[in-house]
Amino acid sequence: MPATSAHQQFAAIRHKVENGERLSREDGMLLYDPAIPLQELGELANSVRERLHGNVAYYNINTHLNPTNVCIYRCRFCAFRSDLRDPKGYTMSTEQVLARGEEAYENGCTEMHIVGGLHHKMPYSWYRGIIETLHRAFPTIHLKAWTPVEIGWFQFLTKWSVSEVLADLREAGLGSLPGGGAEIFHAEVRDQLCEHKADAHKWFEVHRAAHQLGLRSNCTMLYGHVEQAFHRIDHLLRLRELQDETGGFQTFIPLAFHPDNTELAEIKKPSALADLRTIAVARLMLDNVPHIKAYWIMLGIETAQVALHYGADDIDGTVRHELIYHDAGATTPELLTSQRISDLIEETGRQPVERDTLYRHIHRDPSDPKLWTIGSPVALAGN
Ligand code: V47
Repeated sequence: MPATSAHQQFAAIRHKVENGERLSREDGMLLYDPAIPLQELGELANSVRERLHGNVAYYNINTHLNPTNVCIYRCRFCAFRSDLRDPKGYTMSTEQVLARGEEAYENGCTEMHIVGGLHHKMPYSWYRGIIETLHRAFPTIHLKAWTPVEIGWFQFLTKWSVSEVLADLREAGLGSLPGGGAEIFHAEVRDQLCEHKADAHKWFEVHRAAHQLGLRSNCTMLYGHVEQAFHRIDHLLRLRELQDETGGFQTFIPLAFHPDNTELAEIKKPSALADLRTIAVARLMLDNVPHIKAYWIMLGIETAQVALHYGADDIDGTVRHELIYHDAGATTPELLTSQRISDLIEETGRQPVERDTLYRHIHRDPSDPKLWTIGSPVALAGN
């Protein structure tokens, strides 16, 4: 496509965005055209981000819990999984899970992000018990747990429907679903990455059922491996379609592929420019998803900071005990303090706001930061 034509088309896209019109598949493809300068794309995405969230940038105080890395699947992009008898393999006891909850509570966490492997020796009651045990002991901590891959496995174990599994987990204390397991929905790519894992149909079935039960969820896209722009746009459009139907997604998190220790180790990690372009494209295409998260663990701190001006309004949290990215070569710190994360946001000129998992403002007691209350959603400047 000649550069002039791409520029004319971009002017038409800018016009649509300024008028609040929805972008098409073709528009999305154009946004990935290198002829469109990243700076201009970023400015347009930033205008949408500021229209939605003013100058606010969100973060939370959270911790990760991966109760086991033993997994029946061998996804080619995964460096975290292990076989049962591998020295790297582990499975946590109830005491270890509780100790993690205690640590989270003592550090003022409002959320535990819980995902792991599909352990062929563990019954459904073990997975459910993790939620129930944590919820009983620490009822104020929101448990954002299990992807459609796990929910599909629980269905296999229990022979229940998706809604029955979700309702049972909610009764145990499940608060919401994280966005993982989405990878790339298009079968051309998914079959190359994780042929046997829950497919796109299952992923959407689970999130639709969760939304219908009143549970909120997040969504992700793993990019920078064997996929092309066409597959990324197709992925975003499928998410937008479910969001039109249910409105249950809170945040979209683009996840850059980290190749170390995976079967795809020969692929180079996406550049910061590719990361920023994907953040911006996501903000423009997902016009019905409220938040775009720049996950600092995956992007690196500096790129996540820049992303707050390229369409992102959330930087994720303090993140204790992250393993999935660190096993795959992430060199980001294992944890940031809340003061540091707030300073990093302020440095970008944005106003840091601590949120809970459902994007409600958190007020901390200055005399004891581990005591907090939930406020109403943040009022934006000019509203
Ligand atoms: O589904 C696995 C990805 C996801 C690699 O909901 C990899 O708030 C890159 O979903 N390189 C799990 N990515 C992480 C996830 C997530 C993270 C932060 C916040 C939220 C949220 C969700 O990580 C997996 C997969 O797509 N992943 N291995 C890798 N080598």
